[in-house]
Amino acid sequence: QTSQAEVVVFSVPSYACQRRSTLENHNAVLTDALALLAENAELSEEEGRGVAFRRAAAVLKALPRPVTSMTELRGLPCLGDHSLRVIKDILENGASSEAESTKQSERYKALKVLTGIFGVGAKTADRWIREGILGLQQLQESGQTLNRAQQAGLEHYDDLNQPVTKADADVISEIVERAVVSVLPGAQMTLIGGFRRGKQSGHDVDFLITHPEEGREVGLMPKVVSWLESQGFLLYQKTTRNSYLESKDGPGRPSSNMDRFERCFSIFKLTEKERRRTKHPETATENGLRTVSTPEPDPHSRVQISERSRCEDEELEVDQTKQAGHKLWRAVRVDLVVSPISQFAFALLGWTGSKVSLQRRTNISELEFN
Ligand code: DCP
Ligand code: MG
Repeated sequence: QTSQAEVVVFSVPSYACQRRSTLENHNAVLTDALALLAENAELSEEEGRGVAFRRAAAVLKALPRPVTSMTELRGLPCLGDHSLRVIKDILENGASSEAESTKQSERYKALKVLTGIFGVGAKTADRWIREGILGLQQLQESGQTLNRAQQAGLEHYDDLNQPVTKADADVISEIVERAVVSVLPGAQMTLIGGFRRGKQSGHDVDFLITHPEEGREVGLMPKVVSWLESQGFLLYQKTTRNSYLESKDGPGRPSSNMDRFERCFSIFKLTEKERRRTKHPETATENGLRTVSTPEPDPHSRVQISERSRCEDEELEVDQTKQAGHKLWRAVRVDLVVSPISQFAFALLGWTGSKVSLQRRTNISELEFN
């Protein structure tokens, strides 16, 4: 029998920003349930409860191995009564009855489907549900007026609800980099968000753009967007200006809890052609054509023949995709952020996340800091 003193307890710093952000979660069963309850609270506009569940989940994610008993949790920060009840339920019964019943509820299911539309938040979804709209079909038949974002969101619903792979994020990085250097040589671009933390998949791809000389970034966003648009890469875009200096509250008094960097929310059209082009960037030329199609009988001929057959394999792949009726592109959510170099470090930190360690866009943070 283990005495109280021998129970090994975990130790986790109370501030999320003092913890290492890990991709290895040993307590997914617990954190999935807490995340679901957090999501349900957020979708029901109960931000405080949402934050409490998120914080509890973040602490469990930081543990070096699976939790097996409640006593191990003693002394851990951010675990409120409600979260502890949920954890206890799972440890004793294998599942959280609250999380399970939430997952099955008509309201949660409808909120998930409707907020899965890009441009639809908790408020809109709630209004629609109160009007009896619970799904996409009903929404389409209802004759509700949709704004431009929501129309695009509905049109590309399936694609935008598919996770984005790291490989596709890299292809898009390459395209955005081409855009950035074409419109302003010397400008720099960084992949941010979940992919910068090392995630292998994400719900969107985020980029931060700057220029090493303060002020040169002014006017950059519209140029990047025009370039991307002219090349046919954008299915949708909406740019918001940098509202830092013109904010009526003045610097340091944000009127909303969003940051005020210039930002572009977009939907990218990622084609099979672009995917193949960046798969072997060393053989791609400026106009996108490969340079290896005519093998000459010279010392390098073996290399060229093998490259040639690789290209032919790819052509075949595309043909097969076409024949199978698959479309040759997918829609991907891409966020672009421009910051002056003087604010780059803060933008980079804020946009790398995680959400819990920064709590930038939650009402709770306003309550605490104001
Ligand atoms: N962010 C934040 N507060 C939020 C949402 C986001 O501080 N409420 C920051 C941290 C995130 C970054 O912005 O890393 C990008 O936001 P995303 O919603 O794209 O989140 P991730 O990129 O981390 O994850 P994913 O895109 O895979 O869902
Ligand atoms: Mg992201």
